[in-house]
Amino acid sequence: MSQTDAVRMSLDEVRDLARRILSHYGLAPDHVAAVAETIVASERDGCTSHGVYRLIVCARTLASGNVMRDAVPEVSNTARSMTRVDAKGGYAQLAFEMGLPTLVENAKQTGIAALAINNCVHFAALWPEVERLANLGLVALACTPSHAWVAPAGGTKPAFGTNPIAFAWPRPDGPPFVFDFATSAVARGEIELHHRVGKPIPIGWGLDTDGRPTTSAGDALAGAMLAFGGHKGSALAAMVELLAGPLIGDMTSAESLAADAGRKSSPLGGELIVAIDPVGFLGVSTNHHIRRAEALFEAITTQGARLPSQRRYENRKRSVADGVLIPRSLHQDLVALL
Ligand code: NDP
Ligand code: PYC
Repeated sequence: MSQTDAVRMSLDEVRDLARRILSHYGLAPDHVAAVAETIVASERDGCTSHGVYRLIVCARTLASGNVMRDAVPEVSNTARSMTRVDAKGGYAQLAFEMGLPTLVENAKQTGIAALAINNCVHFAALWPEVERLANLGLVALACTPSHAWVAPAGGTKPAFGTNPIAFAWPRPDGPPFVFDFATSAVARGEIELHHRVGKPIPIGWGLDTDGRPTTSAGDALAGAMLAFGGHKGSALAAMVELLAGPLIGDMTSAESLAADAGRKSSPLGGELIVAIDPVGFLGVSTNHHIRRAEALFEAITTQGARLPSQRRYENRKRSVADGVLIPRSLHQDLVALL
């Protein structure tokens, strides 16, 4: 992206723009703060499919009435290690903030704990949540269904959401090992970004409405997306549907899409987050075994391969120092929301 095609913004300017847009669409201040932070974090780390572009999706969702703008999430402990937050139809971010202390406390007391967020609107990347937990010394796993946009392996019609899975592992001498990806070949947001600028997509990302492989982002958005890794990604997508849908008493992606009723709002439903305290498994030998895990990361990096999260951490350093570049046309569309 050349400087002339882009607008450079400091992270404070990005935060201010995000907050102004979200407030303009009537979102309550506590939600504005939580939602803006996840958008700023994604833009800062170079995760553009879930950065400031999402403000356009938030504005559409808020305008459609599909999200409760002033929802007050309710936290309850349903079993010894199980916390539930009823997001009351609001965005997941504030619900996560409110459930986090109990999740952490439960994991530290019992070794393993789960947080079910129910009845939420979810538009965001999951890595900010698992990274937070790993920064507190916990191993973490998170997943959520979305809308049914993805065909099962061997099929041509959407059955699954883009269903991300995120994982984080605390490291003794640096930021955690984190991965976070959709179980579709790529997040739908990435295809939408291609569509915005008229860029073709690679074969393998989607099918047109007749079930044929396509390089047209628009056709793939109208047809079906594909799971990553064939039957393997397809099975993982089904797992996410089950774990963060029926298991926690919440919607599948198909139910979320049906509830959306064509409004093109963000998905509705649940999220499951699991936190594990290594001390619960390992006691006094925790440090020894956490150090042993470092050999695995070394085996990856010493042969020139990179760790997932490495690119994000490098972007983060750059963005904190120099700000971020927002494509000019996207910046114009964001300003027009005001
Ligand atoms: P990618 O296919 O870009 O995969 C992202 C993950 O893979 C990151 O952890 C990334 O690390 C890692 N990675 C990428 N390339 C390499 C490499 N060469 N070597 C090692 N690791 C690598 O992302 P997706 O498009 O699948 O998903 C993007 C985001 O969309 C996710 O954050 C996800 O949570 C979000 N999403 C949210 C949904 C929701 O319903 N809320 C639905 C679907 C997606 P790094 O970041 O360092 O590059
Ligand atoms: O990019 O697939 C996606 C997505 C769905 C919900 C939020 N992001």
